[in-house]
Amino acid sequence: METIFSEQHRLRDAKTEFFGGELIAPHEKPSRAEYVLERIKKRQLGPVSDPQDFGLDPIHTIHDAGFVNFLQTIWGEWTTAGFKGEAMPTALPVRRMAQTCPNFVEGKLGFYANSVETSLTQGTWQAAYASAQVALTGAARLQAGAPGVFSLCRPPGHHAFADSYGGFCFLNNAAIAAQSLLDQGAARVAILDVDFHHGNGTQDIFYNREDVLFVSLHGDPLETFPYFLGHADETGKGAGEGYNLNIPMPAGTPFRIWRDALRVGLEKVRNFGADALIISLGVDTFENDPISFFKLKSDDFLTMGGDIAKLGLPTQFVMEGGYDVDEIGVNAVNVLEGFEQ
Ligand code: SP5
Ligand code: ZN
Repeated sequence: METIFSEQHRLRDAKTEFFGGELIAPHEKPSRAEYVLERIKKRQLGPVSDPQDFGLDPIHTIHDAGFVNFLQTIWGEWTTAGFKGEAMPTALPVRRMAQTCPNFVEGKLGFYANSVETSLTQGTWQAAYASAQVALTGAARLQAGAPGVFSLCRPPGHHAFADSYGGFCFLNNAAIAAQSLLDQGAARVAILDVDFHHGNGTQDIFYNREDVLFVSLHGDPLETFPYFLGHADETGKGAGEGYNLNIPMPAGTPFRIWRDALRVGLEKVRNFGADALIISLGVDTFENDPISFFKLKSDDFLTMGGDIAKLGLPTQFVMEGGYDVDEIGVNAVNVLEGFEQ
């Protein structure tokens, strides 16, 4: 399987993440992508290619123009204001407050944030832009007839909404790829999100739509991030009713149970009649993941890839989370090898 990868991911190298009331070294760090790449080479998975540059237009098919402009300009405004640390909001527009974007940088951060652990830094926009191009290039490979492709995206994307960032995500790579497949002639695209965390951004982007099915298997949001979306009763709205499926699961869920949920999700995808499948591939379901609570083992990721392959759909894997850096390469590449076996 071909991998699409950009060295520009390194430009996202935050010093801080807000965690447990402290500013810690981020879980989402450059070595994540390097370990996956190293494993791809060791296993000789296939060629590794640079992305093409499709520009901003395909990003604007998903994201709000004001939000994209915010991501591009925020670091300059933050440093001009004289702040010393990385950019984070201090006030958020929650229930009954005005939903108006303020003029001052600190207010803009609150307006466009959906969670506050994720700092904005110099280089974040450039890395997020490159990550979106990695996703778009993968989609182009499917369009050209590839049965499978791996977009080794970093930073990840599934917590990015049309107009907000958070959860280590800035641009929704999987959503941007899905829309580009539709714009190139696909009638229906399914997104199956196997990251430990609910893909809140992806769900919201397509919630009213019948041309994109979103299925997510994740930790119960009553117990874990992103907390405010991902419940089983969220099934879509309007024309999108019935095109969103959430399968939340409790702490300690082992692969045996998780695989039953996968079977349900894959059946939903099969009945939908998708022309293409995008997998939001997080491997933070791993038993040793530092911020998650499922119990998948490394071999289970091979089985997962094999189960996905049985659908027989052109499939684009888009990298999302996974924070046990020592094993992220083995686990992610196991899914891809399982798919190809
Ligand atoms: C792409 C992705 O996987 N994003 C995840 C973002 C999670 N951010 C919030 C983490 C809060 C972790 N709390 C962990 C408690 C551990 N006992
Ligand atoms: Zn995750």
